[in-house]
Amino acid sequence: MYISQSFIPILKNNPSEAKIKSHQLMLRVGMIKQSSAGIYSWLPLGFKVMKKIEQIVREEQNKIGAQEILMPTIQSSEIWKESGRYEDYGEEMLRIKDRQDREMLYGPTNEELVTDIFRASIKSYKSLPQLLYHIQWKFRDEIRPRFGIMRCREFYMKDAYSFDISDEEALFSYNKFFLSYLKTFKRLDLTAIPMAADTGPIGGNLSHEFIILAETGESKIYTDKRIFDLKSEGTKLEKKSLENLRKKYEEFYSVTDEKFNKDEFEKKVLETNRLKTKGIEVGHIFYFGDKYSKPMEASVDLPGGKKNFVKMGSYGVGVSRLVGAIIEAKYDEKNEVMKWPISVAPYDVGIIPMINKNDNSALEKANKINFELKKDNIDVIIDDTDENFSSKIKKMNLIGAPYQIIIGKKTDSDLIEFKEVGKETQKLKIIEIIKIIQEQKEKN
Ligand code: P5A
Repeated sequence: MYISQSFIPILKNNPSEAKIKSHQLMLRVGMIKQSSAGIYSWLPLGFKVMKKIEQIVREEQNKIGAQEILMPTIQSSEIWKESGRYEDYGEEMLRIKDRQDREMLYGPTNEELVTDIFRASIKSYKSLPQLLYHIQWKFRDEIRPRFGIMRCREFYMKDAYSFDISDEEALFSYNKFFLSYLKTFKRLDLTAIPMAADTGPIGGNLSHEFIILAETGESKIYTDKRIFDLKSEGTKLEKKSLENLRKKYEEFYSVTDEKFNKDEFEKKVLETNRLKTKGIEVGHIFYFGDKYSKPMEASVDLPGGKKNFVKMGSYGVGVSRLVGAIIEAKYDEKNEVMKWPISVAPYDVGIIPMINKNDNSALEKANKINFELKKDNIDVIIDDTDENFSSKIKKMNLIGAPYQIIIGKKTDSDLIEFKEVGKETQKLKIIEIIKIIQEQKEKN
């Protein structure tokens, strides 16, 4: 892709309305455009990153045996009246009337709709467990949408739902998602820590928020630092192994604001290990038993002929919020340098040829390199404009491809000036460059 032909509307300066770095960068580099308060259009660069995040989330859901579906954004109020949440949900729910005067709503979440789908088809315990998920837009009429796509009104969420025969089996499902979330965030090069949390309008009595540390985060957290050293590697998709994984994390005090108790914190965590800071909630999982299945009569036949309401949990990842969360974690605001993790980078490599009015040789060289990299599925953006070198570098640093190639007048045919952003420039052959990038991609 040539910059001159791309739709990457870069601004010269930081937009003044943006208070946090992710919002600044996303507007500055044209990843999103606000359409009304808390509602955004996603432009090519932002959309590319979000789609890559979505795909990683999807792959990790599939790995634990969850099946993808797609539910609509618009729901009928009937099912919400059945569960009893229609009134409870309050002003955050966007309520709409259709031409027949039927009460509809733009889904803020899908517990009711998925329970309705489940109860229509699944009648026997033999079909359990069922893990269903979709990746779909949600709408919450937040009172104060802010920080761009971090707390907005329309946002993209992966939401999964589990249906089980008993509490024991349901906790097995819960723990599968627990593991899946740790793996998902790791592939995004984020350290997300599970923290005991409140359940709010979703309900239930077991819940973990997955939080990444960030000064600009909205969640206050209190944790034992040692939790950051834990690893999920080696955990098997088996009851005992998953149970042990959750236990390992739960051994360390780690809670959000609503669950915080000063005495408990000070008793359980040595002063040197205490960490009070802020973070961004990128995922949230819940176990709520028969909170929805009972009022909505979603039951299955048991072996002896009895019936039981299924035990349910729900599991959310803020896919659109993750774009901002990664920027908060990776953007060097002072030097205006972004380096996307290779797993979600909008481009793998940015090529900067130094182009003179009467000499196209650097651009020709860039085209040749692009041709070679493309063969190995390496995605390249070339700055083919005739701007000066320093403004080209600045622009490329904002776009955030993790690797850069610089082509000067003197670049000879074999050795290319290549650098991983933030590291020293090296002179390498094209096959060496391909190898380095491929190795990084394979790690994910
Ligand atoms: C779990 C899945 C739920 O809605 N029902 C289905 C449960 N949980 S949640 O915590 O309310 O949301 C899940 C994740 O969605 C992101 N999120 C948001 N992102 C941007 N703007 C918002 N206004 C917003 N609200 C929630 C968060 O990442 C959250 O963890």
